[in-house]
Amino acid sequence: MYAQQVKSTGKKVVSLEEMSPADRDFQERINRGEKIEPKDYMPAAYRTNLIRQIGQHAHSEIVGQLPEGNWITRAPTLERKANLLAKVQDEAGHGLYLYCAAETLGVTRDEMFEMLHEGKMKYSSIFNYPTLTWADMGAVGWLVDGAAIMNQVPLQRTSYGPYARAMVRICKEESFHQRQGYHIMIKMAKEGTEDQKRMAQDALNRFWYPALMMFGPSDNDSVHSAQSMAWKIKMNTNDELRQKFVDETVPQAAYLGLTIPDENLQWNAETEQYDYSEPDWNEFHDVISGNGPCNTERLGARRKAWDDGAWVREAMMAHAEKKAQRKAALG
Ligand code: FAQ
Repeated sequence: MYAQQVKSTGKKVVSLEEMSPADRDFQERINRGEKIEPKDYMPAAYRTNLIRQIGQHAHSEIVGQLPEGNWITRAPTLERKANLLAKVQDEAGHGLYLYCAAETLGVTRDEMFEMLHEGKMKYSSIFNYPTLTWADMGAVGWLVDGAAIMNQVPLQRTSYGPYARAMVRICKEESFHQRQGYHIMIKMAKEGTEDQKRMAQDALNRFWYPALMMFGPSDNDSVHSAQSMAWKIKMNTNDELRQKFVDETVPQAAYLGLTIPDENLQWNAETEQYDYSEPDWNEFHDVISGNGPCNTERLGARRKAWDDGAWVREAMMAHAEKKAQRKAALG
């Protein structure tokens, strides 16, 4: 089973009057902008929802290593190889901070991995698309890290302390990644040969709509947004962030001399935003149900990494036990 099959359990937002006294105190703390820490009281649904979102985010970071890891051996220069290697390592670090943040909520890392491997927890839809050419490394950095930052900068102000603090360093690194990707695009699209320009355009054509999907379904179909925003687990709606991303990315594409693959894209003087075409939501649902181009391959790689790492985990446990025994023997 490789599908990401967890069904949403979003419920309506409960008003302050309907809450138990403990939940009301909790909500008022959030409304005042206080951070919630691991040992503080929290409603069970707040805890579950955070584990879901942080866990999904952590899984996205480590699954997100795969499409780029694939290009380390084929990067065109030593410098590009070193940069890409560092970026892929950074993503592992992001996964670690986020797994640690989720663990403070009472779930173990092993449990989260098990849920990922069994298709009971999701990871971002974007990583189920293949990276076919070197230009895709530019497009992933520019668009995927660009979308990630757009979503994650507000999460530095999220109500759960360990999550908010993890986001600070992650955002700094993601913005470096975004610039690295954009630099690849500059080299290829502005300064490259005709073939390189074509590759850059092709990468943009393939990654544009999947990048828009990263922000989640449209607000009308988002099950968690209302409650997550009331709890400040999310600071903006999916459509707000998607619009911000479009507005910032269109001029960047123009600078590169590339065309965004959307005939309906145009500046709206009234709203002072770009009008744009929605992604194909049927494709989005297919991808998050396990039927995207690379779902089987990505989960297969993660399961293999887990199985191949069994001896390391066993060796570390044996070493820890030996150390504890020695310490006990010394009194
Ligand atoms: N992919 O009710 P909503 C990165 C699911 S950044 C898969 O709107 P929510 C960096 C959603 O889980 C990428 N599933 O959900 C990097 C829910 O299903 P459930 C990760 C998606 O949570 C760059 C259902 O649809 N970033 O990896 C997606 O309020 C380059 C209904 O949706 C984060 O996770 C999707 N795109 O809003 C690494 C940021 N969208 O769980 C390597 C934190 C929605 O009920 C290389 N997360 N679903 O079964 C968030 O901000 C939110 O969770 C959203 C979704 C905005 C992603």
